Amino acid sequence: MESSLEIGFLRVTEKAAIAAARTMGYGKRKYSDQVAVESMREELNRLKMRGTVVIGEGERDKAPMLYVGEPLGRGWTEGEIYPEVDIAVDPLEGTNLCATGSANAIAVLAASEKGGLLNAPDVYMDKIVVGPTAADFVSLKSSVQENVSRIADAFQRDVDELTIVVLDRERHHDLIAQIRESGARIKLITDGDLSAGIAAAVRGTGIHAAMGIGGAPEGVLTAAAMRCLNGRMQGKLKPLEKWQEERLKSMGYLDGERIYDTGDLASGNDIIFSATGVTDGDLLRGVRFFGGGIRTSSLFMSLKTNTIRFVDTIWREEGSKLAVSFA
Ligand code: VTB
Repeated sequence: MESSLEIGFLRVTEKAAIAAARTMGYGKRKYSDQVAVESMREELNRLKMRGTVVIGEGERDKAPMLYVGEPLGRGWTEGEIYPEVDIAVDPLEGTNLCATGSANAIAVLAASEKGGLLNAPDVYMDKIVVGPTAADFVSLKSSVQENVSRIADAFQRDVDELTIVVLDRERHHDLIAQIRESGARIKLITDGDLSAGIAAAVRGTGIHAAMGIGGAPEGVLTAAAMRCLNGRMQGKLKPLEKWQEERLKSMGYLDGERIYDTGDLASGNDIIFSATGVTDGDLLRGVRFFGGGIRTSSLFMSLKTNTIRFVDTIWREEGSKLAVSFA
């Protein structure tokens, strides 16, 4: 991908995060999501590409914007030959987190050459996510106990010096009990296993793994981030309701036992990943508004150029005399 297009993707998540952050704490999660979606779509349509949504807000009949299959970018209408790009988005990961002003809401996008991101069905996925340190030590085939003890070995520490993030859901009753039994510490979160997965792959966040059942689309985005961070994500599709089973069948996902590894979920060689903080989080600061300007914090990565950037952007309003502060 050209660097001008790459950098355009950063702007896409920055703008979506700003739009969502303006609604922080309003208690209206759908509204927060909607403004993020609208902003993201508008910015994506400015880019010089022939983009197609592979992970988005849902199927065409359910989602008016950023639906799976939606064409995006100037390449579809202008005569120029622009690159074909597959796009996976979660315009507001953690709608509830934004609606309540809680930590770790982010705006996320991954892009790749055609076919480089799995068009995963909108069902649940059982996941394990770790960073480079423990990447070769875990498997969804192993027991929770085994995985925890191998992660501890990889970090050369005791099990009780690990922190594992799990979504606080009834369905995780057994998983939580097993992690507790292993001796590892747990951070229960109300939402946002994607941001937890990314945090697990960055040293210094104090998070060593994310485990449990969350959304499959979020799983693909997590895998895209893991490709760029040398982390590991394994996932198994988990239809928890009847309609999800039917959806899987109709989409041709017939092997219920298949374990998808990082490269199955995000196979591209030219992956771009961008996430911007909406609310303050483990890895990214939230959007800050002040008279005359806005400040955003993002993680922006390119697999092809092997770059990982923590981007701190100040958006000055026109004519603003705002003085830039160091932090
Ligand atoms: C999952 C998780 C997301 O929503 O999709 C979850 O992957 C929904 O799970 O990170 P429930 O149906 O159990 O609420 C998030 O937490 C936020 O979008």
